[in-house]
Amino acid sequence: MSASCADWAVDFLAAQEIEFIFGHPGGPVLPLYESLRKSSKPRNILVRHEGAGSFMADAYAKVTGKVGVCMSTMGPGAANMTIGVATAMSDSSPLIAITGQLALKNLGKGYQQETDHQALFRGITKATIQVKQASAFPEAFERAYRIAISGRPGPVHIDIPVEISGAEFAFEKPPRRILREEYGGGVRANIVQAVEILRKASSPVILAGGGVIMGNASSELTEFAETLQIPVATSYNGRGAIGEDHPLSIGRAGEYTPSYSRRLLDHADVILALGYRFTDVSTEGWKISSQCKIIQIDVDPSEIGKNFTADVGLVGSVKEVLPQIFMEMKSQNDSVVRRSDWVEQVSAFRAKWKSWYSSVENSDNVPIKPQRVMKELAKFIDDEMIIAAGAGRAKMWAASVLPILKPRMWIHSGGYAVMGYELCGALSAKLARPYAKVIAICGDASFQMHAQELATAVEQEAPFLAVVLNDMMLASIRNAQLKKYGKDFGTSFKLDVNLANVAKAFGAEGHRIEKPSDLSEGIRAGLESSRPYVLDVVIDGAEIPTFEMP
Ligand SMILES: Cc1ncc(C[n+]2csc(CCOP(=O)(O)OP(=O)(O)O)c2C)c(N)n1
Repeated sequence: MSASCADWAVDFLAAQEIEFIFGHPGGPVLPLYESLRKSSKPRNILVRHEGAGSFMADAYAKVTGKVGVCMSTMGPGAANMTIGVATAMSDSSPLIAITGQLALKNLGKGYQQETDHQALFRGITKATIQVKQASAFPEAFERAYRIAISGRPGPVHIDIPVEISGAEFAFEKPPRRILREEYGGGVRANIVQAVEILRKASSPVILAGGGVIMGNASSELTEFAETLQIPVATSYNGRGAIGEDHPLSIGRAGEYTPSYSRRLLDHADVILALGYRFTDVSTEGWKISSQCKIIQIDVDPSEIGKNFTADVGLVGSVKEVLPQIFMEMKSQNDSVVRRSDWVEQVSAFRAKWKSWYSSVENSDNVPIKPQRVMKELAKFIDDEMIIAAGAGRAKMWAASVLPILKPRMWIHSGGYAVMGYELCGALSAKLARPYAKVIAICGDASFQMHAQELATAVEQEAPFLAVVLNDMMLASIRNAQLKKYGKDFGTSFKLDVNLANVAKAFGAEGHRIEKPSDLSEGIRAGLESSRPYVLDVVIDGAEIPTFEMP
């Protein structure tokens, strides 16, 4: 078949059932834009900043499990696009970032905007591929796609010189669907050892990380935990791996978490870590006892024992390896291990903490306490609700007290903890899941990093509710200053920007909320609105997220 390389690329992405390309054009990508114009799929989403487009591609991967695609022009466009690609690298999101490039013969001559894109993307991708001739197009795209989805997923960069994307070529075959090649699973001797440890455990805990979500292993996890009666804590990225309303859920582990989950982890005698990286933020605040044994399953062998020594390591996807452990247990007639004392202790700890916390979230204070905002939001959460979050305190409140009931409903900037993500994540989630309700939880500084994408949401008819916790400062950083230096500097805004008016200027709805009694009606109206809706909530910035029961 004879086609332009750009046409072939667009057909290739459509063959992978990718619905959207998030991009912003410039000269070197115009052949690709011309092909997108002629094709019904994927749909082009014109974003106002390439960084926002790459955030949307990352969020698309997190919501759907498919590959997110973002595209930019050369030089400044490519530089802008890096932030969401780095986020995808940190969170193992499958993503393809396409950049247009100068014609090959002009490289190295110092033309306007010339940048070594491969150098730019090398440290934040699994691979970077420059297509050097038209005949190499199919191989380059198939390879990029396969690398993005295989093993531990992640972002891949493709750089396309302009004369190549526009070239006509007689391709031997039309694009074909590429499927993930699963890992084989754990070694049997290690499975037997893992079962041995689990059988003897009296206070085991499962730690579920992003690997459970990315590997679509939530039902395997839930069945395993229920049958063996093992409580489950998650990392930020693992939220929703088990419903946070499930009796065995002990919420999230690590920083800014309820004290009961940390105390339970202190008491664990066995930890079964599933796609869980034991990072600083997901281990902060709890001490693993020296007697505790760790069984770690991860698709990436380099993660086994990286931060905490694993007694047993199993390399493979959780979806494949966990059922093997289960089968081995069943073959030993040991499928149901009753741990009623431990499970009762878990529910008693949790109930005590919840009753204490409910006493601190009811405040009628003005400015509004963030705890009260979360309490009002939580009333609206069900299993159709997607929550998007970025960085800062707003994220910490949301990550600690808003329940996530299903996988892929917590769309978060994750390990990269990057500001400005939440609006983009919410927009992408709404495009990918039009029937879901979507709320972005924003800090005021974070909101202002990508507020312009509200206009994109209006254009794309993708309504969601953005709740901004507005304290006119970078509260999380200011707090760190006060703790360390006793003084703050450079962390407060002088201008009280009315973010509701900003929203209106971009074509969205906007309302400022100053009294707690107006929250509930504002949230309801925002969730029912057919346009993007911003609640600019004036909050008490002095409130520090703490979930430690006295
Ligand atoms: C892109 C980016 N720049 C800087 C930071 C460092 N940082 C983390 S939280 C934060 C302050 C966020 O302020 P705001 O969004 O108002 O939230 P708050 O902490 O006040 O709730 C900063 C500057 C970051 N995470 N991401």
